[in-house]
Amino acid sequence: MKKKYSIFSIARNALTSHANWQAAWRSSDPKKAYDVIIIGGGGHGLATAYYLAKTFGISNVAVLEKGWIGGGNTGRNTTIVRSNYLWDESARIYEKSLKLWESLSQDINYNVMFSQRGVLNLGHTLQDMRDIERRSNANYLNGIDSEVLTTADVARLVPILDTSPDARYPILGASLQKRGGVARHDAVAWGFARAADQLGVDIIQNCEVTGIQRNEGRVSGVYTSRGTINASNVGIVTAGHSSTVAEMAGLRLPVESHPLQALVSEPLKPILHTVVMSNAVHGYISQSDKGELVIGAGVDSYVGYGQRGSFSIIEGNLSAIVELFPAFSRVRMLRQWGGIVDVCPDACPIIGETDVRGLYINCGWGTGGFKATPGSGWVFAHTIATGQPHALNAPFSIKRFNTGALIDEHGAAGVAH
Ligand code: FAD
Ligand code: PYC
Repeated sequence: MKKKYSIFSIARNALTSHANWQAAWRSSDPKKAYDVIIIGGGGHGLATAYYLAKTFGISNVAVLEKGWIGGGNTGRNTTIVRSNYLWDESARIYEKSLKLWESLSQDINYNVMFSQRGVLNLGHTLQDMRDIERRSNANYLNGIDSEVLTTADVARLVPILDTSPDARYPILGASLQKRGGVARHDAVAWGFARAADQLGVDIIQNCEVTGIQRNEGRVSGVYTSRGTINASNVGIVTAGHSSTVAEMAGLRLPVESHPLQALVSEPLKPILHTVVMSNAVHGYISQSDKGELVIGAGVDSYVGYGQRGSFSIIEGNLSAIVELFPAFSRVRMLRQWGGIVDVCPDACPIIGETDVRGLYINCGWGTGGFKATPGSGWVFAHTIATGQPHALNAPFSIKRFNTGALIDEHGAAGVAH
């Protein structure tokens, strides 16, 4: 029977430092061996473990996380979910993910607060509008909802945007994906962790992988800060540190790691009901259910692992946001942070097998992998369980960097990188 929490039990728990709080998942110690080890306890790693157990009945699985669940990009992102990518390959995988989002709370029995409030991509020049129309037509051909809006439509939808013709960034129109929106990022990590744990997956926090054990060209386990753990299948899902972990198995990835920043304001009454993005000004904004404005920019252009970022990005970002939304000029910012995003030259992920048998990798989602969390876990579980990529992730093999079959999604990435 489910435990009920009264206001008194919540107060009692608060006063006892949550000593009797029921844990959402077990705190597991590592076993000597597993069928599958997933390195990285972000949303993608946890979703992979969940679908391995749920869809393929493979539950002798450990998720190894060097810090805490969701402490990486999963808990640092600005939570925008959409599937309006240009090329068929990306459109299919992001749309699969969006479909999974639509029933995710029911599926994992955890409210991830997925809110389909619409995502607007603004156009400021004739060329922007041509790109928007092209992408919108491509989305339509892939069965993905997308509308092209005029300036007047945008003004009706978001009246606080400066849509006047003499604005510094005149708005000539926009694309709107109504099924896009936002979700609660921490809940996604917690929900997948709890659901995977209930199916028997071990979630092991504070367990850093320090090496990858190989035997005659095949993976045989991992070295960790908590000892050696054996497994004949290992998945690397360590956004921000994909290259360093892949290097442990002698693999070199076509990936650059950049800081990506975000910031939130003091809470305001509800005023912005749609996500608004502008590639041209490198700024995007939404309002959280708490009332905070959630704001982000493009990547810091240098490579590095410091989760901070430089002030000049914030300055440029906020001046653009204030040009678009003059009403926000006196809003105070509360917090700023950075995450490290792994970026491939074609702004698309790498999902599939590696040259080391039994070793799989899922990385390179750059600035846009939150929206892919369920879809990425779903295809990666299929790939590990069957030893073969699913049709949805086959185009995202690392081999494309040898064959030249790149899928350039810089335009749809939404955030410059
Ligand atoms: P993570 O959550 O980073 O998980 C990887 C985990 O691996 C980490 O927890 C890390 O601690 C762990 N790890 C690393 N090395 C090791 C090791 N050696 N041993 C064990 N564990 C290890 N995407 C969108 O779609 N929409 C957005 O609005 C959006 N906004 C963003 C805003 C910001 C500021 C940032 C930084 C990113 C944003 N993204 C967005 C991108 C998105 O956050 C990521 O693509 C996605 O969260 C990656 O998920 P993940 O589970 O792969 O990675
Ligand atoms: O991919 O939509 C996106 C995104 C928005 C902000 C960061 N990434």
